[in-house]
Amino acid sequence: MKKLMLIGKVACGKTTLCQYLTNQSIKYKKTQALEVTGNIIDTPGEYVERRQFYQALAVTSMEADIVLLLHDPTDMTFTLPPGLQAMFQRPMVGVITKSDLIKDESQLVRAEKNLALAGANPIFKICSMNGEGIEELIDYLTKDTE
Ligand SMILES: Nc1nc2c(ncn2[C@@H]2O[C@H](COP(=O)(O)OP(=O)(O)O)[C@@H](O)[C@H]2O)c(=O)[nH]1
Ligand SMILES: [Mg+2]
Repeated sequence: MKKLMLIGKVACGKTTLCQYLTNQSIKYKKTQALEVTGNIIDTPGEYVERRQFYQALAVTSMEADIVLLLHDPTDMTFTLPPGLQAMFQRPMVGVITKSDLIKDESQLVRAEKNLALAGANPIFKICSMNGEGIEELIDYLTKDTE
């Protein structure tokens, strides 16, 4: 699998996906700093929420092949920064997390729009609790070419 950097707001599901992908047991742990597990760089949510951390994200992304931007569809207040991808010299893939908690279509539509405006392409929908959609994501991330 390619080297990944996971970014997204606090509690959107970055660490849980990282635990899932690296076969660790799923348990809540607040991410306080950049953490590397195998081929995955996990980042604190504050880094995408606060502009003063953008430079740290941009520099760190150079260590990765792909940036994974995660977004919790049940969060109807947070808007991802439009054009976020432009600060990375890496492709940015969008991941709608917590698909098990989606109650209506409008949550999904909003999440897709947010991710697309931020520059994420393609966009996957996953659940790190029941594994829905993760196989497709892993397939994409292990492909040789895109
Ligand atoms: N229902 C559900 N909860 C999730 C999922 N992924 C993460 N969570 C929960 O969301 C909370 C925040 O997850 P975490 O991975 O720590 O978010 P991070 O701040 O982005 O690293 C935790 O309580 C997780 O158990 C999911 O796919 N479904
Ligand atoms: Mg975390």
